[in-house]
Amino acid sequence: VFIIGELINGMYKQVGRAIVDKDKKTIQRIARQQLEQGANALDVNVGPVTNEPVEAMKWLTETIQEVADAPLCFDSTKAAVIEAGLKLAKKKAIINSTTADDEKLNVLLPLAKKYNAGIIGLAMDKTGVPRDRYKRSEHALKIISSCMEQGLDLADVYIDPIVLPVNVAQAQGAEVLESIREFKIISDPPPKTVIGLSNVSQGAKERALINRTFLIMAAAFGLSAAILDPLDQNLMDAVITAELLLNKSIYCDSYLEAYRKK
Ligand code: THG
Repeated sequence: VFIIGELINGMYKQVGRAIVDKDKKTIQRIARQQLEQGANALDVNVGPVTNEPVEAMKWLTETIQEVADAPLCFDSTKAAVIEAGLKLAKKKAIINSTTADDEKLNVLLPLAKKYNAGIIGLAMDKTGVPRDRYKRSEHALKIISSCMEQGLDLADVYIDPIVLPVNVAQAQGAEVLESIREFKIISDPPPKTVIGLSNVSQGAKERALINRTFLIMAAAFGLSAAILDPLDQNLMDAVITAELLLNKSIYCDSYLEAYRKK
């Protein structure tokens, strides 16, 4: 599972304050820690703290890239904010995200092409998040066919079934898991799949246990990538173990030490 660190998000108090105060040290520490603990890429979301999100995205991208050369995943509902990051990105980036709406696809797919970036497609549209796997697959099909028409490589396309909190949408967990499997048979080659893991436990107790259990189930359904908190070492160890049990890595007695990032 390709790990995208979720912690550089203005919704976190500490990060929100760092964006407002232009406190580079805090952002750079959180970037470094996530990569040290095994993140393969970093999600970058300016959050709700600023009236100038384009400026904030530029500052965050430059600040992170001073200390980290990982791929960045630019997370915003505004194309201009995403493009501000794409312009500065040193590594192949990921656009987070488009929906299945034409207004979004028509703007964001050309950006993916122009900057040779990956793109996350949310299996939803402006009418909202679907309640079942069938509607999720309809949205996924629409996004995947648009990507093919625009000449994007499907290896760069990540479809997100959209994880909802278990405390308010309990029936959606199983729908999301089945969607992960179904997205892979929509096209040949298949798209990748991604989830925002921490959504599942928002507002719940036992957050870490719920996150960890859901991620391991999703891995068994074939999940390609997850946006999560890589500083949760139990979570990261569980992913390493799941990949071992799915025969995606080679067993040895010291596999944990061998596969943990140093
Ligand atoms: N899919 C895609 N992108 C996404 C999401 C997704 N990006 C945002 C989000 N979902 C993934 N990132 C987070 C980051 C934090 C939390 C959840 C998902 C989170 N934060 C604490 C909370 O809300 O309780 C904040 C705690 C604090 O303020 O310190 O849970 O689904 N493509």
